[in-house]
Amino acid sequence: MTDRAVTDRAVGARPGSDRAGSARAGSARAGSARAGSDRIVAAEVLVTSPGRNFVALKIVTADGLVGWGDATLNGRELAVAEYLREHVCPILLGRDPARIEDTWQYLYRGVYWRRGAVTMAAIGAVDLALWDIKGKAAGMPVSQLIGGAVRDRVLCYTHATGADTAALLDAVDATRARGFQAIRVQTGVPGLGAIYGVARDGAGYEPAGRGVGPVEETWDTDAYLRHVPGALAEVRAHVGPELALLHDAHHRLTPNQAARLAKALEPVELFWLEDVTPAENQEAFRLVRQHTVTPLAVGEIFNTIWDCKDLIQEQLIDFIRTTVVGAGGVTHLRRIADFAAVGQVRTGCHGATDLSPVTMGAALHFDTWVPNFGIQEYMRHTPETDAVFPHAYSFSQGLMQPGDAPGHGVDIDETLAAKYPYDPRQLPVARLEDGTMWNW
Ligand code: KDG
Ligand code: MG
Repeated sequence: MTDRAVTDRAVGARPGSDRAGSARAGSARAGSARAGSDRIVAAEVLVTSPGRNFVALKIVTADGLVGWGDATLNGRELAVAEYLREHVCPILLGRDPARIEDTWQYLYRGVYWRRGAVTMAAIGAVDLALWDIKGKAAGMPVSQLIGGAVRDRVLCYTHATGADTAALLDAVDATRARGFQAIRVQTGVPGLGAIYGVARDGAGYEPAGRGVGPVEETWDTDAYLRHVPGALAEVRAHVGPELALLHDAHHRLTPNQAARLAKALEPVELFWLEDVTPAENQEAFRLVRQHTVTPLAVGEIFNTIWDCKDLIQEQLIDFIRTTVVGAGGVTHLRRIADFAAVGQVRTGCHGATDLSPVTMGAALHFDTWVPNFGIQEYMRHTPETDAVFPHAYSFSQGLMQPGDAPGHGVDIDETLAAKYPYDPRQLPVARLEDGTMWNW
């Protein structure tokens, strides 16, 4: 795979070349609405692995503007890279970069095979790159373009993890010392080995592993349910009432088990309990909701407004976790957020390290604009990643701000990116003790 790493060919033509010209003509023949002056002349996919894999989309316009999008789908990166290269980049050429909505509809409706993680990440990448270009053309940050900020800085949370409760309390203290006002707490479970969300060797949690196949973890829901309420109660007693605490059950429980956990955690007064049961069947949350007032968050694996329709319509959740790359960019996430506002559901964008700084930058612009904002997840990227993706956003005292650079404020150092070739990695899988495959 290394031979194809990093340098994925550019699809496109130089300003004024035949290819850009014929695409222009095609657009006019298709009867698209009044043309703007600029045109997309190149679209290029870049894969880089400065500590972990990222897929980026670069769109270049005839006016010389460059927009960057994130297309990273953890563990399935090359599927999106290839989808973009083969199916999307060629049809972007000649399009007016200012017509973001039309391009979104063109890629969503035009594909016929709607939705899905790969398609929507590809659309998300195009959308982010086009908002970046629009911002650069206007000399304005994306938050300004979508209506202007309603807040300058946004509350964010990060992760504290420990193999046991004592280690978790130490991690919480260290995280508070970095200024965080909201912390997601994950603990090891007695009798189980490595499990979701718990870092090894004091390093930041990073699930994607190297090897021929995925790492296999063993899961026991009863052991988890016996341990977690007590461990989180100890954390609450340790930190006092004010610190916001969050927890992620990562899709492991049945609706009944989820209801039991959410009820047992009520005294901990969580900011949210995340992915407490799988949400493909949105109705599953009705049972959980009927039994608890613990706030519920879901949606980091959702791709469209349809994935959360019943959850929002019936007010079965409190926070929607979908972020810009997973849900087809800023264009579609705004729709989800406006719909969520009807049910007083607030946003809480996914922000794990497997989303590139491009997603973080764009999400922060969205966060400063969105009226029904809840919180933003923030896991620090490695210094290598930060160097490859110079960015305008910053963190201070538990809050983040996107900066005021035109566009989304995240650039890519292509020369540096080329030094980190694609590094095949996979997310782990989970099995029950009897060998049954379970949700990771
Ligand atoms: O790629 C998978 C991770 O993004 C996911 O496991 C992280 O659950 C997660 C979270 O809440 O950040
Ligand atoms: Mg999660």
